[in-house]
Amino acid sequence: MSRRLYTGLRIATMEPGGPPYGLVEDGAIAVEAGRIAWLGPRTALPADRADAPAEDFAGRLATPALIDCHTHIVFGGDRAREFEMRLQGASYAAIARAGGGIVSTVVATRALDEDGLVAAALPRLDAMIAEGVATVEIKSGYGLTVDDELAMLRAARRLGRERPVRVKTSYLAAHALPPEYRERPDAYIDAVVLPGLEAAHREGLVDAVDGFCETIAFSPAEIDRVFAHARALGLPVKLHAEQLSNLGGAALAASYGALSADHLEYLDEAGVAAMAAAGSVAVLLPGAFYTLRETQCPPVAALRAAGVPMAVATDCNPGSSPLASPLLALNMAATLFRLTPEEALAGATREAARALGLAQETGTLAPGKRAEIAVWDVAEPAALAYRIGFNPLHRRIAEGLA
Ligand code: DI6
Ligand code: FE
Repeated sequence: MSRRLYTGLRIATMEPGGPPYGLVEDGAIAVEAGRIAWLGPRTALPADRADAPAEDFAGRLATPALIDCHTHIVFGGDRAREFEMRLQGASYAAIARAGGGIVSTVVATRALDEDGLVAAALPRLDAMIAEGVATVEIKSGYGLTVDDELAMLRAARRLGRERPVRVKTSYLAAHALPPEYRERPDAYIDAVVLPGLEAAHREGLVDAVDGFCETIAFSPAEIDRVFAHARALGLPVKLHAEQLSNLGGAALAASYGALSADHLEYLDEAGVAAMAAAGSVAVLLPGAFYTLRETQCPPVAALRAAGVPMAVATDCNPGSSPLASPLLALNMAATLFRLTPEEALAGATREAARALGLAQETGTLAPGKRAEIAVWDVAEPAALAYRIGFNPLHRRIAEGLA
């Protein structure tokens, strides 16, 4: 990879501990072999960096490329009809009885082969890349058989080969009980979740193990069985926790040193303390909060006071969050959850990298980090959370991912 020099940038490095957003005015970034070799005020540019082929961005804002650290973009079909039914007042139970809900997506997903799964996911991934995303986390969880979960994860890995983007996968067979195992969670865990995890891990398809800990999904004891297996395989964990009620899922995840606990609308002080002690990231998903018309916000003030890192993601999925816009997720995190614009942007860069175990690689702009940079047609970093439905991306630079 070549040497490059980017100048004329207002650089929001997102490095903590310095000025807001880690801002560098009239900055320059020197890139070598896909890594940031030097970054700082152009007036301080070392002479040996000045001879690289240069590009001037005339004062535009540069941030780390965005990271969507919680998505379900691989799935078949859609749930638009269900959306209509819900707006006509149908309950989730009535929708489920009519074959709707997660099960309808499972049926549509099982009907697709790997090519079909990739083709179905690409428009959603392209929408994220168009908003400056360079890293995306993709979960399984709509196959719910060993073969179909493997097909989803193979499709996720292929998306990282078919587009200039880094894909991190999460195994989420513990997402929902398929009809063939109705009311038999332990039998499903024995026959599908654990053998599927072994097979997926053997094939190198799993970067983390996830679960849905909820009254309508899996209990803490059932999640504990899955996480114990993940630990035995040396795999990190993350968890959909306290989304609709408080089952102590976040504390359970923290007891495994989880990378993150996600949703967290019903997180309590004990859960906050457990996450703070474990260093787990709170991944906030305002798209699901908005779509479900939830009224209970995650305890952002308590998370902030306890120093729990907060990430923001789309949770792009066909049911609770049909949202493929990380920029709109930033706006929702600020407007609905009262994150500051700086916290929201950190949530889709620095803290999202932390939630994926990539904090040493990317998520801020600093020497040694990957040269994954988003350049925007705005001057103020707050504009990225402020604007709604009006994408200001000028250029996405991600040499190592091309
Ligand atoms: N929480 C959610 O909101 C989604 N999954 C989860 O664990 C719902 C997924 C769907 O409705 O398809
Ligand atoms: Fe989710």
